[in-house]
Amino acid sequence: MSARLATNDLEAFWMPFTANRQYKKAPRLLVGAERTHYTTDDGRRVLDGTSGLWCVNAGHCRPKIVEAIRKQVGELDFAGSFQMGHPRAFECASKLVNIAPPGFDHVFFTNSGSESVETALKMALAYHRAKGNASKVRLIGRERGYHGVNFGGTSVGGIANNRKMFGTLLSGVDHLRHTHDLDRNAFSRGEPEHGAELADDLERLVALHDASTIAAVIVEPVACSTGVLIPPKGYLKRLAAICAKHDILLIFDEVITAFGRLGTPFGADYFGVSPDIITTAKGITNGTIPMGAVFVKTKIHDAFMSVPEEVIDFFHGYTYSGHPVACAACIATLETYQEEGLLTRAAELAPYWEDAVHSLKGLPHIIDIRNIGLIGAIEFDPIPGEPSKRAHTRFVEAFKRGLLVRATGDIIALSPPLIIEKKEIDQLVDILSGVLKTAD
Ligand code: PXG
Repeated sequence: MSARLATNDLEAFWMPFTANRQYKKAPRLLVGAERTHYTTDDGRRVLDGTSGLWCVNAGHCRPKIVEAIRKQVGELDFAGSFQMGHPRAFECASKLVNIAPPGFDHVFFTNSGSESVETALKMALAYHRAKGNASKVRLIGRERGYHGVNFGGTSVGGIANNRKMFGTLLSGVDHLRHTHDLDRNAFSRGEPEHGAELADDLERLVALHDASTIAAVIVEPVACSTGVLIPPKGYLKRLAAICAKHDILLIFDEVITAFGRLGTPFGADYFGVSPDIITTAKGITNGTIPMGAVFVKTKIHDAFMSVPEEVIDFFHGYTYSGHPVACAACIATLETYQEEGLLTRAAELAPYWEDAVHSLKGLPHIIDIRNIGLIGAIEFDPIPGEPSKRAHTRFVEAFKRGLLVRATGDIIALSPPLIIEKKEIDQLVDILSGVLKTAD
């Protein structure tokens, strides 16, 4: 029999996307949070430069959201949505549709970004089949894309470490080239100038596979997990035009960019591009309760409605799709965003934020600084033979000094809560510059 673990032993929890043995030797523990700050187990306040994991857009422990969750769980803790319903889910869907870009008038509920992606990919396949185009079965992602960790999302994703251990993944998937080009675009402010022509890579894949075999293209408007790759000016519009020309559905994976991160409600609004399907999660409940939603245009939804009325129109869904507590959290979150103007606040802060993050230029080992909305990224030249180390050591040091940032590869990503004040932005940059000056 194995030895029993103490109840607070760190061993039992196999942590996700974590260097478990390294972490458990020197754990970083958070025990509380309020607005823009976390509290650590040793009683320190840490400025949250990451909105949790890009999800706590309105800041932590917001009373209205906390109260709505408390109330809902005591009133109707669970009710399913398969051939049954409860009012909160319908209210929630209607409120989401009201802030969505024009034409998106239906939502399908999930519990995470990964599930939203799987749902969107299956919708795209089933849509073409319902329209009589059953040969449209290929899915196109993009190098360096991140679409969660389930098999569809891993297959269309383009980060080698996330793919290489997991076999052959889905068949019939191909990838566009990524858009990261520091030779031409280093230290861009906002959208980089060069690279719209990279969208033509889709024409290459159409020439290779034929449009009659391609169902959908999925991209993040801003590819955040991989280290914040901002689309070159005109790139997304060009991609959308090529999709439309070939009857290929365009899916925007807005798990991060939806709910105000760029200064508009959705990334689609920011870039003036109208995709066919939008995947969301994270900020939908301000990170409080797991939830995702897939937004679809009328033409997608209606294509499913040609079956006889008594037949299920989409053989897909999760036990917790439209969970009452998640719906209550979402409604209160949307109210908080609206009352405080948070879906557009990043646009007001963006010029100040841009100057603040670019003020770090010139500190050791920085090869690029980029920004869009309330997102920033700093890229370092890698230590030869030790990829990722440079950003990781800076992340650990920043945490010691009272700032939480996110390290991915040799990049530090920043995405503070949308309620951040200018003086807190100054504080964030101050702490970071102290770290960047001293780390090797
Ligand atoms: N799509 C996109 C665009 C994402 O950013 C997912 C799907 C998956 O969502 P779930 O809820 O299944 O994790 C994501 C998630 C980081 C980081 O540090 C980013 C994510 C998750 C965790 C960390 O960049 N994005």
